[in-house]
Amino acid sequence: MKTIFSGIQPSGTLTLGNYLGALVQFTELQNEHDCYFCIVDEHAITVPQGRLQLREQIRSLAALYLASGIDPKKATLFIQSEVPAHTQMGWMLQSISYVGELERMTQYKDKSEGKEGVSSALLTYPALMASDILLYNTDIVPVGEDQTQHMELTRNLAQRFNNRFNDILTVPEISIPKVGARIMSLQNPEKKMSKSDSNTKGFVSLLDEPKRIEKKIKSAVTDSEGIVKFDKESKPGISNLLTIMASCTGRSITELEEAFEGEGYGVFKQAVADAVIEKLAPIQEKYADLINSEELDAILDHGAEKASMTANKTLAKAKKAMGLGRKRK
Ligand code: ATP
Ligand code: LTN
Repeated sequence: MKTIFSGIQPSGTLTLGNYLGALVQFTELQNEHDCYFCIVDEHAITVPQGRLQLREQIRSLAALYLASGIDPKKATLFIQSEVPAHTQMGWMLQSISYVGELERMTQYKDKSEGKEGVSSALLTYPALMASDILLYNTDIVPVGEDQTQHMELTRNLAQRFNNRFNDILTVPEISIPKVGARIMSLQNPEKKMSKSDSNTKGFVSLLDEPKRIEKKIKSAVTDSEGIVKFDKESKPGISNLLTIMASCTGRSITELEEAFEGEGYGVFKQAVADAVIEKLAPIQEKYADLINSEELDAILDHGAEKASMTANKTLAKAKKAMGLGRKRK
């Protein structure tokens, strides 16, 4: 049995990209491994968030994790800010991170580009992400493709810590899904689908109503060739829709290409919309039951308690290795 850790930011309602790139893997892994899934609210505040909206999004994300199939009997679900060890360890890892390597992160470059008043936390974010992962002696981190660079840095920080102080941190591996690792924006298939995109037509939210899903998929940007064929370079829009449909139905891309041979984009888009709506319907139903329930609070309380126990043990070892605080018998 391996230890699995992953986190999602409560920076908006989850998109189909988050679901297919991350959550689907989570629900499969929980059956065989010791899993920790986190609502990384301290990551979300690296860019400005409204107080009330953030609160709502944290709760909503917790409910969506469960509605998507995370089972609290199998996995530990918790909120990052309710386990103080994360920021403590994050600070310690910042002390061994170099400004140069942090500045090279593409997520930092993308999110800070052209902005004024960029927070220093946006720059040091990867040290906090490394802390999230390393506190649990994580073996595997299931994420979408966009997190590859952060994972490489996490591995470097773990190795650097082990070499400099004491060999106590597990160096984690990344796990990326074969299909669905990078779902693209419906409006700009060169850009990844992102829940904080200001153009809401670019993403399907897990809580969008069927009519809205249909409308968004029907207005997805494609090409003028009229052939349903996977070709990422010259047909990024159609390739993205094929990926979405394959991930939602479990059918292969080749099978779908054959099924839609000779059909126009209208027919194909309708089929993609139907597949997405069908996939999301049970999630939306469970979400409605959970969102205002006391059960949700009980799960999160229990999760924070359990996560703290593991995290505090690693934190204590790391502090000792670095020489922080007093020596205890
Ligand atoms: P934000 O827009 O606030 O940066 P995001 O939508 O990119 O957020 P995160 O919370 O940063 O989402 O990511 C949660 C998980 O979803 C990560 O594992 C990430 O790799 C994955 N993920 C995010 N976007 C996509 C996507 N378009 N396709 C596949 N996986 C994705
Ligand atoms: N950086 C990630 C979110 C994240 C995460 C983590 C993912 C924070 N901590 C730990 C996996 C493991 C993102 O922006 N998607």
